[in-house]
Amino acid sequence: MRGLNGRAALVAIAVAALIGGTILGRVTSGLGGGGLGEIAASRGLTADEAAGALKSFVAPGKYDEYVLLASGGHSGQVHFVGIPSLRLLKTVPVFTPESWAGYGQKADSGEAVLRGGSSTAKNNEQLTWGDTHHPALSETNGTYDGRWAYINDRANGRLAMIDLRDFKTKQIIDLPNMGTSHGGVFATPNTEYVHVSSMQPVPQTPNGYAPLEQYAEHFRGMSAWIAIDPATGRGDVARSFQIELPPYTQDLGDVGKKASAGFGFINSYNTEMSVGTADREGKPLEVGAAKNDYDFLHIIDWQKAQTVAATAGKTVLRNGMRVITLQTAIDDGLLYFAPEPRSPHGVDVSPDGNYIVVGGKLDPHATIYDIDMIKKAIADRNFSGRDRFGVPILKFEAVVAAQVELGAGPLHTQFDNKGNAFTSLFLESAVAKFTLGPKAGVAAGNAFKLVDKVDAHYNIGHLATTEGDTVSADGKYLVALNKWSIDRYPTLGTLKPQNMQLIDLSGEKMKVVAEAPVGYGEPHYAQIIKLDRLAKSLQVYPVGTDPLTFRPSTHATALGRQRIERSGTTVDVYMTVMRSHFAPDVVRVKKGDTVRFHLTSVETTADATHGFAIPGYNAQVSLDPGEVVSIEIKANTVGTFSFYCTEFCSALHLEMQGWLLVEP
Ligand code: K7E
Ligand code: CUA
Repeated sequence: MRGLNGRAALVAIAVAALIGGTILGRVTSGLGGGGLGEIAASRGLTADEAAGALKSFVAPGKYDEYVLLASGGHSGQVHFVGIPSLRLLKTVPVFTPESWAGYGQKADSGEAVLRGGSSTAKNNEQLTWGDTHHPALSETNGTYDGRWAYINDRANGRLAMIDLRDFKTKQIIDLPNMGTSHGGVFATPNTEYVHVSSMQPVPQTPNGYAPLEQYAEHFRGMSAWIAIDPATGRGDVARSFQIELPPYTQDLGDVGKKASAGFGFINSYNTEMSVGTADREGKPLEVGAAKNDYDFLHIIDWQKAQTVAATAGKTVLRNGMRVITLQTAIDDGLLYFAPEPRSPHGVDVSPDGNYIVVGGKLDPHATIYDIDMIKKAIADRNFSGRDRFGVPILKFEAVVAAQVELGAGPLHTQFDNKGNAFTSLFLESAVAKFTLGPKAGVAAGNAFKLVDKVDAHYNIGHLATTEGDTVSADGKYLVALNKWSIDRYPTLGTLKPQNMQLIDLSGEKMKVVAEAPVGYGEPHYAQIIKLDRLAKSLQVYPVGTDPLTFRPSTHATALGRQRIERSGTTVDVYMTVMRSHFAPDVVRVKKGDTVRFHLTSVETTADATHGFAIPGYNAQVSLDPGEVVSIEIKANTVGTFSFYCTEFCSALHLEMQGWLLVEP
């Protein structure tokens, strides 16, 4: 360590200690640019910062241990991010067209998916954006199985499915009888259903309208249980059902697991049913919605509800969906309320399923419900009363195991494997760590105690722990999803990125070890899956595959079978694509023709992706190895258009072009 100044020596010692004394000599002296301590010092890093860099660094060519799946908020897609490196691995378009992936750019698969979610949509409008909030990875026995991912559209009340074989969006369902949707997506332990609940209630009248004066009478919330096809992962509306809820504002939810399997939970606010300045008092909604000391945690027995939904005469068919009315839900014991401190936000179920943690938002506590106490109170009919619609309200003391004071603005909670819970504190800009109770293995004397806090920069919304939503949370890392980044990054204009921070959970104290900006979209929630669970991901499609179905495409073209067929004014072009040419490369059509290009990538090499773009036609698709894509255009303008490959695929990539000749 000769030649180091005092500070560098200290850092060197700390860094060396971090990676183990036995290799001290090597790491402090053997590197070309100086020892680790010298590097840290020359870059102005403290020992803590250097340790964070080492903990989060993933060497060139090496893989992250986990993948985080984050929503993109109102940018309408999802992000896949490596953990611990925080490197963006991929962005997958879901509700918003995106040209790199060729999603919604006149090609059949993406177009069809986007159209499928729009045709019956709320306003008969072709929707080209969504507001993604809460991703849900599919589960088998309560553990992520790496098959599918689901995400809600907060804005338009829709649900999307991404297949984790090719990481593409395969289905968008417009959920009827609900406007906006927030409480979702949550997958049941074997992905029998995914749950999505409404946010703002809407009138359940035939034409969807009712005056605000008839709010209590006609408006209803919805808890939607979308049945998942176990072979394809797609939502099956025919087997799905909805449960009507009172017209409160239903916020976040979760579904039970293990001890609480078969139950679903949704928070609510505005149980005052304020409609803002249209109220008799004429006050804004945030005033009208904060009058009651308690709102209601909704407890839904979905296991029982699926039996009720399958019973003749127990449901009404409303816009193609079986609906269990509020009265039936009450009569058949499907819906109970538990008081929760006013205007809560998140509700999260612990890995063992015993505890249901509600974040206070306007209350400094986490309120922790115990599923056995809930079951007993239901069995004993231990009610403190009923709401104005007749829903039984369980006695607060009979169902709450504890309240832990955490700090200002508790929102969302995640878990580790040692009986700890981690709650984001939005107002305090921090993560609070506290212990759960004896059922999570915590000694009685240590139960339900705040044990640690760490600052987040700034205003943390959700947080995610590794495998945190499963029965086997592993307690390794936590990612804070922060809303504000103000001074963390160089000023690049007025719209600031979001900020993700990686927190090491391995020690007694939580430690922020790294951070990264999210320059595109606003992640709300995220889930973190072990990389090795994503083993079903494909390198290439078998040549001739329709990516929507994974089956051989009826439009596939084999080498030597390329052709152009005309039928009336429709021209079908059966084209193959490979390095470095399109065949055929000259396509002659007449003005007014409908031209359908059926493109088959005959590539079998991983990463040998091509693109196909036609200037002036708003057409651009990505052709992954083996994929078949059809793209339809109307040849409206006479001219010569040189289509070309958009992906730099080969040394002769620039030569990979052809002619679309539109003759007069
Ligand atoms: Cu808290 Cu939509 Cu989950 Cu945003 S929500 S943060
Ligand atoms: Cu194919 Cu560039």
